[in-house]
Amino acid sequence: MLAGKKGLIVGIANDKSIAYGCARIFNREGAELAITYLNDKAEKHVRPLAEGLGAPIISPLDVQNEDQMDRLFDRIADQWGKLDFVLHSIAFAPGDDLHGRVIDCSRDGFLTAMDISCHSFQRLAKRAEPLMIDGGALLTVTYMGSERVIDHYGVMGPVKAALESATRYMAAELGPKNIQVHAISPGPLLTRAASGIAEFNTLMNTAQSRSPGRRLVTIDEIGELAAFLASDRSRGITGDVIHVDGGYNIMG
Ligand code: 0WD
Repeated sequence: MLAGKKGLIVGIANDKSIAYGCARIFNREGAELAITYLNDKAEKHVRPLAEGLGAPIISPLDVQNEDQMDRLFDRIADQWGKLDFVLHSIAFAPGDDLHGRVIDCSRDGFLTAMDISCHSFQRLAKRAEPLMIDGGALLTVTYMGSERVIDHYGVMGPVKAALESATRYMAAELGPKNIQVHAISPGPLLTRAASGIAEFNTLMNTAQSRSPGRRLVTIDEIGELAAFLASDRSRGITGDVIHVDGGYNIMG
């Protein structure tokens, strides 16, 4: 489904990461991947996974570091001369702000959470746009806490709502260039990012017991959706939030 395509994956922290499940399926479907890691500490977990997928580009990227982002895209331009898809699968909010009430979230904490979890998608898109010479797909990962109040999701709710809205505007802006923009909304999974949410086990147990299939989704199932969205088969879809949560979002 992705033979001959080249994709950038931002957000692998370890083998539990949603981005790793996606990268595995992208690779299975024939894509060539550029994979980033956050910092030196993350590199020792991410590099072996990226090498296992035969990624020809493995680079550091803290999305708050503009020079690093420029260097990454220069390398992609030099080595590939084009880019077909991007997966943005990162989120962050400072612990104190995440664990408190939305009303109490500090200005700095809010700005940091928005910068890393939302505006970085726009920054990646801006750099990817000129390389998407055959059209392309920009994918981000959101959560249902944007649509309704989920206990302990706190400030990430408004941040994900902004990310979903940005997805719609970006889709409208890039549609004429045949670039589709998608927000994937998975059900809960135990990852490093999720472990920052208080009482996450309760959230997972509820999702498991109330979803139609009485089970949680896997990172591979998220990858299957992501691969479809990155492929030419989904060219008729753009700007949507697509749930991959075993149907949990339909339950009252
Ligand atoms: O239940 C879940 N796990 C769900 C996650 C349900 C629905 C959505 N999501 C979303 C998250 O909000 C996030 O947007 O999926 C995305 C990926 O999260 P993940 O796979 O659950 O978590 P993880 O494996 O921790 O990957 C996120 C990574 C970070 O890991 P750590 O643990 O170091 O925070 O995002 C990366 C980092 O590798 N990250 C950054 N990458 C570049 N620059 C930055 C940054 N500044 N900050 C965090």
